[in-house]
Amino acid sequence: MTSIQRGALIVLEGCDRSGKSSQTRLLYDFLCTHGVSAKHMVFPNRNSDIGSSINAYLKNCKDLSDEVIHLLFTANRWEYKKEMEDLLNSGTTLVVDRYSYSGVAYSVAKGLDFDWCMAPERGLIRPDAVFYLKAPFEHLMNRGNFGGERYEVKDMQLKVANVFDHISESQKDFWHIIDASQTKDAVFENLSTKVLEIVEQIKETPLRNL
Ligand code: T5A
Repeated sequence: MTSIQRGALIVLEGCDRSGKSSQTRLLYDFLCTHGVSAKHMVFPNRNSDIGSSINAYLKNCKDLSDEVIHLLFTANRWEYKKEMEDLLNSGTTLVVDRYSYSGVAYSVAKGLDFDWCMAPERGLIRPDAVFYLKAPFEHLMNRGNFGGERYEVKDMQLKVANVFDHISESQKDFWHIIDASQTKDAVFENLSTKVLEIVEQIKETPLRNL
């Protein structure tokens, strides 16, 4: 009898407009066409009640303290933990657009303490790989519709990039830096090869928590 092999938790992180949505969608299609059971997920998930409060905050329609919005972003991930765990254990690979590291990076960029920000993320599922789409701010601000949401300002984005740099440096074992200033096709070429390898490598390994 063959046992079910688990799916991989693949996360894409990066500053606003770094190409996460484009690449996670491409990756999802790619995995499906290569016979890998896959699901595309996005955080924040703006569909739940918590997600709708986050959306109102990001659109500048609602004000919340830095601590409250931080905890709402985290709670939004906890809302989907069980579903993610069940999917992974049933062999589905999850391709996730932003995760706990965005939660930490944006709140630390606003001045909150790193450890305080990380604490409520503990117990969520640890990604098998994080792909950090990295490009200079001047490059990203020229992409479509930059500036429409609360955090899309230069000072904030530079601070966020610093925190991502710091985290990627300290977690080199599962973080991969991708040059996001390349063409979409070149970024995807880099990503897709590595992701297929990771999906194969982790099949027999247990899930771990942050
Ligand atoms: N946030 C999020 C927190 O503070 N805490 C948290 O816990 C979480 C999860 C919303 C905000 O919430 C914050 C971070 C954010 O400020 P979001 O909805 O993911 O999060 O916001 P964005 O990152 O801005 O999402 P976008 O969809 O706008 O950007 P993407 O996904 O990075 O980029 P994408 O693929 O949509 O591309 C943007 C534009 O660039 C073009 C695309 O065609 C598109 O026009 N593009 C390229 N152009 C040239 N070359 C390439 N390689 C390109 N790749 C994409």
